[in-house]
Amino acid sequence: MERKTVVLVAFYNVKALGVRYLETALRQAGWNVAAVYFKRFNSRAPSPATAEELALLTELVAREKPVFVGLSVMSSMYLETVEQVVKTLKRAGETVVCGGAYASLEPKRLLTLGADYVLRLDGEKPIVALAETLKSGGDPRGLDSLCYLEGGGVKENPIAPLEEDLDVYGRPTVNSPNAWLIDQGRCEPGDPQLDTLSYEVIASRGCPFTCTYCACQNLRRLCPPGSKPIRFRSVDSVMAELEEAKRQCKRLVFVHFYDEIFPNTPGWVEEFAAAYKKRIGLPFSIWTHPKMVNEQMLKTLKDAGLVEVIMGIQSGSPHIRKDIFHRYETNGDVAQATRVIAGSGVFWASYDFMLLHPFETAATMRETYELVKGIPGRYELQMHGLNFLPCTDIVPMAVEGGYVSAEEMEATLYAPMAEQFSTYWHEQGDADSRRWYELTYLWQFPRLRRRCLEWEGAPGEHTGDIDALYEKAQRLEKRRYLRKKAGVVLRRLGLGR
Ligand code: B12
Ligand code: SF4
Repeated sequence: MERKTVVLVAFYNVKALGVRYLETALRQAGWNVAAVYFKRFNSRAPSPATAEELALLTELVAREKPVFVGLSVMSSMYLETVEQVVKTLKRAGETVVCGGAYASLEPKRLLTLGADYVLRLDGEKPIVALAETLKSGGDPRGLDSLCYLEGGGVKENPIAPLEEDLDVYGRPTVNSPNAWLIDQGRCEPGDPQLDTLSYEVIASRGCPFTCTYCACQNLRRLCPPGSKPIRFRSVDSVMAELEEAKRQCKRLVFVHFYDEIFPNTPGWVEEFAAAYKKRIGLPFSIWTHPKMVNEQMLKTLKDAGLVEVIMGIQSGSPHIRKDIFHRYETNGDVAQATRVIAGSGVFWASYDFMLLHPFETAATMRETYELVKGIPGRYELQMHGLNFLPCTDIVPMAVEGGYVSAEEMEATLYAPMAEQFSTYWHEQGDADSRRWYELTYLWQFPRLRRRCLEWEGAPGEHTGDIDALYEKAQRLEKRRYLRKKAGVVLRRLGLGR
């Protein structure tokens, strides 16, 4: 019998939810799937593919004889590797289809690199339709959601209606029967997610906010008219996935909810908390937003096992937040949200900041320092830079405002991986901004606050001291990380409060 096979490839993400949902959809429609996890996640310094890894992928694909290879291009930050893979597979004569968040935003770039087709937004139904059409030798060009090159331009077909009830798509595959990890010059069989300590899940898709540096609103603008900005799964579907994860991933101790904003619709949280406590019982984390924090909701979730709340604040400067980032919460809203989080008794709070970018000045950095001084309770700051991402609204703002030239911006958006990740992690900015940045970092450690108060009157006169303590504090960060992990384990054992 002729094989009906699709090879799916995820980049730098062995838990790739997009690929796992697509695998379920294809299998339910009677297709074989080989899932390739191409290189592990490395948030600091991911390296491009080696010739050996590309050869391993080509061999694997040749063995599977798929109708096409589907590449999940979630982020532009790995385009360097995606380009290597597209070119290698095309040289080997394979049909290449791309999808994922970034592919949906810029199909032309992937088609120009050599991909045959791009499918935009939700892929579950369109990928099956494309596979069936190609398998039967039909012409796919009329299919919804499809993009392809035609007559020197890009043809973008209308996007298929999105399912409002996400349960219709099924649950992501937790343990793929034909999965491979290609990394470190080797190709290993088996689903690389199985030995994980922490499972990643989403209960919804979409975000109602409009941050200019984030692609969520740009993706939302692509949705067919009438689509809901946020779509949900049922509590029961989420629980069934997590029960499966507990069965399959024997070392599991933690669950990350990676919803852009954890669902807070009336009734959902209560039903979730009751079911989670009874059926799952593992410590978990959520992402939230200053405008969404709600005391009752946090208390309910804490009772079910919530141990960490991660919230984006991004800047203490009202100007940067409102005029540049289009985040409309006030400093008062942020302060209130941090008070509610501290008061909820959730073990750990992490606050994200994007700092020392082209819009930052010493004055705005100082405003961030002042805001951080008001944050109560136990927390950690996740301070990083700003990555300009293709198609996001902040890109033309930065160019038109004269902060970055059009040429510099183009080079930044598509820079090699090493450069993009170093912008994310390394502090830039003038000397004054950097002093305020370092003081902000130091403030998160209660025992260093006295020194901050001594130096904040004239940081420029204490440059050496501030730099030295900043260096030392990086070691405290490591120790704090271990304390945090220990706290989570205690809670897993039912010993922490
Ligand atoms: C959750 C999330 C994460 C999680 C992922 C968890 C996991 N287990 O996969 C974590 C925190 C790990 C993460 C990491 C990163 N993320 Co992220 N992430 C998201 C978020 C909020 C949701 C993604 C998601 O899981 N959606 C649910 C799944 C089911 O949908 P999906 O992935 O889009 O897949 C569907 C379709 O796209 C399509 N599809 C997907 N693949 C394919 C392949 C084919 C062939 C086809 C046909 C269809 C198809 O079908 C799928 C099912 O419907 C998005 C925002 C967004 N709205 O997309 C940002 C987002 C994708 N992330 C982003 C970024 C930048 C990153 C990081 C680079 C951050 C960093 N500095 O390290 C890394 C990169 C990770 C990687 N290796 O690619 C950006 C990407 C923009 C860009 N131009 O790069 C986004 C858009 C957010 C933003 N800031 O704008 N992320
Ligand atoms: S709140 Fe988060 S996910 Fe939503 S638009 Fe802003 S950055 Fe993106």
